[in-house]
Amino acid sequence: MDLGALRAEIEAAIAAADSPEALEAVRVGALGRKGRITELVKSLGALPPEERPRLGQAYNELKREIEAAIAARRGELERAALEARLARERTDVTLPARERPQGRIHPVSQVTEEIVAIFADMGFTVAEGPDVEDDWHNFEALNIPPEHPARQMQDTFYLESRDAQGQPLVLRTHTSPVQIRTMRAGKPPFRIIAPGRVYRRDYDMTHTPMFHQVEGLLIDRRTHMGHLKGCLTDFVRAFFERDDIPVRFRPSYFPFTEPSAEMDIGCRRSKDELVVGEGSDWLEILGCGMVHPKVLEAVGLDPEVWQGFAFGMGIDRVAMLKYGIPDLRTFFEGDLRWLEHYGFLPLEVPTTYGGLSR
Ligand code: 2NM
Repeated sequence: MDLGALRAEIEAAIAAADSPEALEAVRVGALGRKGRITELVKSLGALPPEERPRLGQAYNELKREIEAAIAARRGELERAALEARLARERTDVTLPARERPQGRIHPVSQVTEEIVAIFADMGFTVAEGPDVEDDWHNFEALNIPPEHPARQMQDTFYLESRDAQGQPLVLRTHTSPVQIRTMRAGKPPFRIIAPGRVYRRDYDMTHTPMFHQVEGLLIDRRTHMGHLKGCLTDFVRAFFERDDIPVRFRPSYFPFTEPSAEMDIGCRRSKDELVVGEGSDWLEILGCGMVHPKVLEAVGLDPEVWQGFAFGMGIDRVAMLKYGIPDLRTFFEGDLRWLEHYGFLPLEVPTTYGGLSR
């Protein structure tokens, strides 16, 4: 038996084993119960006694060498397996944990949040109501008599269904019914804003049959026109992020306020540009006034004790002004390229302290 050749053969098999399983097969083949070296050791019994010590020693030496070689190879394979796993599971902890968001916040939603943030700082809370209204909340309680032009078929969407009084239900033409419901449901004082969808039968360059409005209402004892002017002046300056915007109030008429006014802000108009907040032109921004005594009476408030101011503003229109969006009708086309261009990222949350917009 050529022990040198056997050793070389087994050592080559050990070196060639490229997995723990392959190495174990080599070990069983050499040192297992029927392994080649085990068989050699067993064969010692058949030899003459004087030959046993020398051969026994040689076999044992070979066995120890092979055991050591297998242990060394096992260590190598384990280290290689660990290296491979570490490489496979490598993590770059400096990579961003999340992908950049793909969605965009619609300018109407963004501007609504901006307006809410400003009025929230002044102590107003948000109130909501149904889009489908009855005649009383949308018109009657607001001192809009049956013959008023706003009630005419061309302005209001009338539904087939009727209310308990037999009057047709309507899609609300303004968010004022929310103020009516809030005043009826609670106790004064009130400080609320009501943003939401409103509906009018109108469709051209500057009108869509559904648009967004925010109305505000403040009711307290001894409220007067000075409170209205201060509050709304602070609002437009916060909204357009300029402390020096000129404002003026022009007398106007609404059935639900007396006196009524329209608020203008200073602007400069050139051939194809409109700059808000400076210049010698004026731009109408909202309607307002002191809540009419008849409206207060309709909701059960004594006008001798409680007074207040209210205002209404088109959200879509001020969004166009603030963010330079030229065509109102594009707001409602659902064009993803438009939204990617004019929309806001979900984390651009408007706050009055962090900057409304950037
Ligand atoms: C406007 C203009 C002026 C208004 C009035 C009321 C209510 F319910 F308190 F009477 N809510 N909103 C109001 C006043 C709305 O929109 C141009």
